[in-house]
Amino acid sequence: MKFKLHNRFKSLFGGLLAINLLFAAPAMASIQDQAADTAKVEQAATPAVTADSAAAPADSSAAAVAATDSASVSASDTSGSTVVPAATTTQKEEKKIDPQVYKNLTYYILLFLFICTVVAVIGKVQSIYVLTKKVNGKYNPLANNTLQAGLLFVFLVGFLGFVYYGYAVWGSWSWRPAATEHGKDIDTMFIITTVIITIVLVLVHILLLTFTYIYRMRAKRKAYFYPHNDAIERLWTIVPAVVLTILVLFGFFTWRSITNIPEDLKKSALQIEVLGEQFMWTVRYPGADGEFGKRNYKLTTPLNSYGIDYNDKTAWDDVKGDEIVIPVNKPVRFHIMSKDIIHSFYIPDFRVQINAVPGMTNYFQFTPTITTDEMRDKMNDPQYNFVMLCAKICGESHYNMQKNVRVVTEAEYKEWLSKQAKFFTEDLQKEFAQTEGENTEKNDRIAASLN
Ligand SMILES: [Cu+2]
Repeated sequence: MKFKLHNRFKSLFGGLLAINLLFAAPAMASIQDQAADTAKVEQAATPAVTADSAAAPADSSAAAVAATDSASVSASDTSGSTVVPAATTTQKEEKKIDPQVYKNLTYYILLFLFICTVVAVIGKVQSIYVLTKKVNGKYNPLANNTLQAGLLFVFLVGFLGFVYYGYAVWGSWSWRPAATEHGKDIDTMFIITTVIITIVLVLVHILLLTFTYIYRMRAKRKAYFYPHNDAIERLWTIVPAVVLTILVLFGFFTWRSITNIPEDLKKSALQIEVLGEQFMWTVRYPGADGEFGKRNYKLTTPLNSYGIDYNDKTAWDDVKGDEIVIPVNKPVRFHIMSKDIIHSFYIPDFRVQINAVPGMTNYFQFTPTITTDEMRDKMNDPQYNFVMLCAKICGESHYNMQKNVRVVTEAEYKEWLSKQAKFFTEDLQKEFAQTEGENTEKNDRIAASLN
């Protein structure tokens, strides 16, 4: 009995220590922030005072707060916020980071120690429990099995709850009506795949976690040795193989129907070029002649960042789009290129995504079926916009690679296009007029080097 009491005392002490740390940790963190503030204020007021001496009294007050009870926590919190107005305006500018976001090292060390203490206390309580059972002669070695199996069953209920929550609450976030013709095919494929996956996910987890409970080790049951069954092996090999084959073929034929477009339809579509680079997209419309001027990366200059060859007269009317504007219900063919590394041309609402690869052109042809205005009505959001994003993490400003996409009527499209600037700016025209002869020679050399 002496031994038992001793252990209880230890766990009680550990528990008290843990509770104390729980309150002390945030208090000390806020005191540290406060100390930093006062150090700054004093430094600003009297430059002779060093940061160390200013922080020293604050440190001793931190220890004092940690020693006292939780009442001082709220007191120190409020005093922490009252220090800030006392500082000058320059301090306010410096202190833009919320101290709650930018916690110091002491806080994390204390948090770590606290978690360790909690784990240790739980372990101790558990071992005391087992010991008392053993002492009283009531110890059942199989009881732990029942506990573990029960916990797995609880996990199952929690897991299924979260699956349901995920679909019910977050499902709609990934679900918007497709705004293109082919988008409906992709959505059908997506729904079928999701339904199959969800059925398998739920069934497998129910079987896995209820069986661990039903067939847990018990005193009166002996395990049944079941080494092999050909029928089951066949079943769980053939059924998934067939299902996966169907899904893969389904995907293959859908992708083919989207990308295999007859030559005449390719040509009659509205052509738009997008050139990705770190970290922007440039959009080129072919102008009145419907043809893009030739382009060669070797012609890239500060003025001609797209590398357009102005010896090709079809380039002269090429139009630069400040956003992507396309007419509704008209096939559009995007030519997708990259200047530097791999980017990805992605318009989620259109179910369009394809990589922009340096050195080659990828194509995506589709027909938008909903205008931006109609989509805004559907979404019940007057600010809603289609957006084109880079879907390949390509560097620090990757997030910057987006362009607004507007789907409008044919008339609105023509009006917008007429207002866009040409690539062949006046500066470029002057440069071109001066060096026309040279340029032809240069281009001949380039053409020769490429062959
Ligand atoms: Cu990118």
